[in-house]
Amino acid sequence: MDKQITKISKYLSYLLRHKPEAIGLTLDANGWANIQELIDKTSDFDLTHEMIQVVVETNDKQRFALDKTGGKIRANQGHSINVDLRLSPQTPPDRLLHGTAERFYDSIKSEGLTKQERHHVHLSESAHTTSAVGSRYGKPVLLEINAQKMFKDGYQFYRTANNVWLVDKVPAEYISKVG
Ligand code: HQG
Repeated sequence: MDKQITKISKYLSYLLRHKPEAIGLTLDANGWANIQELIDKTSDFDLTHEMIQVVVETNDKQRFALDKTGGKIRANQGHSINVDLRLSPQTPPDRLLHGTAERFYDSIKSEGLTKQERHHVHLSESAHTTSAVGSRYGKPVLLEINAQKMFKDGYQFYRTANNVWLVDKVPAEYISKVG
């Protein structure tokens, strides 16, 4: 059952963050997909409303949200396609964390954190999440971001429904290595 849930979560992440056109799905400007359309256009396996409900509710990082009617779903963050999540700027905590791989460190130290394929640089309040994120790309390194100073200097911070902090970039001067 868990394997099936993970498989669906990855499938939904791919479609809702990166490639809805892979099955001819349309997202609205705010990233929402119609669940019935998603089910109808999924041909590789049998997807049901119940499975989607379980994935949304049990997802370890709360990656997805349903709209008020329950008829639409979207990814809470991580998009590479252009969607407007309508998040409003917020005051960040004094310190935020970013997990990356050791091999990216020199480049980050010289040019800062940049958003790569996604829409934002992703930051977190949790050291646990951050180390897991870093280890996806190799030996993990934990970076501390002086969010308070960035905010004072005029950078805008957004927080997603699942508590990921998003910024446009983090210049090197605000970054220090933990440990
Ligand atoms: C690195 C997960 C070299 C950056 C997480 C990262 C997150 C640089 C990689 C979400 C660099 C981009 C996003 C520079 C940044 N030089 N490397 N100047 N600037 N990088 O996957 O933050 O599980 O796009 O450190 O929880 O790793 O998918 O971003 O290593 O919220 O739901 O370039 O993915 O969520 O990688 O992860 P990514 P990320 P999910």
